Amino acid sequence: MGRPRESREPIPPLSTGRVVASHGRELKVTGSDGTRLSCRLHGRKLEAVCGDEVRYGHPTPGDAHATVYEILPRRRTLSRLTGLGRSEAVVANLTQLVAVAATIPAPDWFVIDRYLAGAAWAGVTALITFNKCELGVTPESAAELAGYAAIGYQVVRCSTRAEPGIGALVQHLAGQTSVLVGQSGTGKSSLLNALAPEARAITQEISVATEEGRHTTTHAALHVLASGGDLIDSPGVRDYAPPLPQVRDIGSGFLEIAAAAQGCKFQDCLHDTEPGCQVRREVEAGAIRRRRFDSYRHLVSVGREFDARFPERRRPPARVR
Ligand SMILES: Nc1nc2c(ncn2[C@@H]2O[C@H](COP(=O)(O)OP(=O)(O)OP(=O)(O)O)[C@@H](O)[C@H]2O)c(=O)[nH]1
Ligand SMILES: [Mg+2]
Ligand SMILES: [Zn+2]
Repeated sequence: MGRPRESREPIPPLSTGRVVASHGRELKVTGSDGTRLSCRLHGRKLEAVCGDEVRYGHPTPGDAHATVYEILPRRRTLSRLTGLGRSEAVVANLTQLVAVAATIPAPDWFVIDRYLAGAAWAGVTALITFNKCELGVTPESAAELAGYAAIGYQVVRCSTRAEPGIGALVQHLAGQTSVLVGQSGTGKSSLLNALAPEARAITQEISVATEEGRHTTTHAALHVLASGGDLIDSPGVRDYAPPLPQVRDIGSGFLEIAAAAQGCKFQDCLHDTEPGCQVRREVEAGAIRRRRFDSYRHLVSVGREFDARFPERRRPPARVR
């Protein structure tokens, strides 16, 4: 990030804009005056993601392409943990994460938990949207959704095809910069199209054979909603892990575990085999869902594995002011 220190070409006058789509080195940028431009990144070191604020200019007057010279400091960023233990930005400058699950494909609640934890560590609010409700909601899904609501998450049931529609979602998006995340085929792009028809995002039936989505969306794209708020559609995932804080802080990504941990005998309790563990007591009593506890324990084991494999690469995510 930052402006190139040395450059052979003179830097033209710069304007500020926002990346609304990023295809590697090629970006779509909306200028502060509303103009939309195709841009290239200057040099090899700059990396931009959807939502980044940038400084751009025209090195060749009259050229249809502009050049991005600088990425402005990111505020809240959704990142993912790479297989090499690094943190990779997915979208920048968001305020809200919308985790989308649906009747089909069968929800992977562990992925939802990891997105919720990632949102907590990134300092963004998180909301769970359950789409395709007109197809019905299985008892298992209803129990999971009730569990999230009991923890304190907003849960919105919706459908792009029939009642209950998307009205409840609209009000949660106003005034926010939100990103739609989740498994492929849950209807993220369909929700975007329902909210901003001019987006004309490509959607595709899920596979009949595997009942999985086809990874239709290939890059994140930001749209301004007439109903208020900015919405980023993102590619569906098979799996997701957020950059992890220190193992002793992983509980902070699970609101109910963090709350119960206040009652643990030891302040640095990992809720493993320590005596006087309030979290395990609440799991046994059914006050904390065992599946959520399993989710927490899984992230602790991933954290330990990464500590062992990449001690030099572990960097706790920056705390949000
Ligand atoms: N029955 C039903 N189908 C829906 C609903 N919303 C979307 N779909 C369908 O679900 C399929 C997948 O929708 P997409 O919007 O492409 O899903 P996506 O989450 O963007 O998928 P990726 O881009 O691969 O991540 C399409 O066939 C949509 O028409 C809904 O509310 N009800
Ligand atoms: Mg899509
Ligand atoms: Zn404990």
